[in-house]
Amino acid sequence: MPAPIAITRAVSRSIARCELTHLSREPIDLECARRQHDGYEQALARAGCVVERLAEEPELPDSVFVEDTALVLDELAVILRPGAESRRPETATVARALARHRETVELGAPGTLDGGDILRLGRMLYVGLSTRSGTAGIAALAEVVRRFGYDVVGVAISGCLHLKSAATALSPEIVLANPAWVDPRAFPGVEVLEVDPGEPHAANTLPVGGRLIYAAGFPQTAERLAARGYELDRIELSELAKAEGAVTCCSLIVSP
Ligand code: CIR
Repeated sequence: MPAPIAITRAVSRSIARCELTHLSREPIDLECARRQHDGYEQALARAGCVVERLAEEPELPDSVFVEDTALVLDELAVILRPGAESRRPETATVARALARHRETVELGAPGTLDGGDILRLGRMLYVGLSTRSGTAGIAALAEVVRRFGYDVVGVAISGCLHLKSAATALSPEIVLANPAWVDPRAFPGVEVLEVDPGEPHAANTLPVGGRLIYAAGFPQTAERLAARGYELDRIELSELAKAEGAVTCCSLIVSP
């Protein structure tokens, strides 16, 4: 079976000017952020992905967080319209890269949607109602994906940037979630594994190649996951966390 492709982008030299919603600005060590991002790409390679790294965008501070620019499904890729205006110019280069692998469709104005708000469980697309993604974006997405049998449902979140800050899929049937940020009842028929209450940011994990790429710094939740039989590849991503990024944000996985 051909390998999945992981699209990433080099950390921008202007990352210090990133958007911030729930965090206060702290100095970001660019060299360290780049080293950690290399480590993230190595974890993707260990999981069996072919990493396609897009060139640095020196003037687009948040451009390393490629997840927010597109939704990649088996049938097509939807080029999104990020909620933060500063991030809209990020989509053009991602669209070009994805066009080599998928039919692409652009989500038109006026709605906005960040990929970090989209949690896919099988044919269900849950979308966080966040500062970035709203009902007009959800309606536009629903219109595009309906013909492939996907349902799109808005989910209330509070206290975090994106839905996937609060919940990510371990499989189509199991979600890892922080119940303080999203009500687990938003995912009917799905088992919800809760993060350790002392680790609110621990719900973001990237399942790929039969393992979970997972940030260091959440030892209690990591233990819960290991006890459930998950294999974890734990990496340091602390510099990008200061920019409100986590493991899912830094790649777009294109399944073969
Ligand atoms: C932003 O606020 O847009 C970036 N500083 C962080 C984006 C993180 N992306 C994600 O969680 N998908």
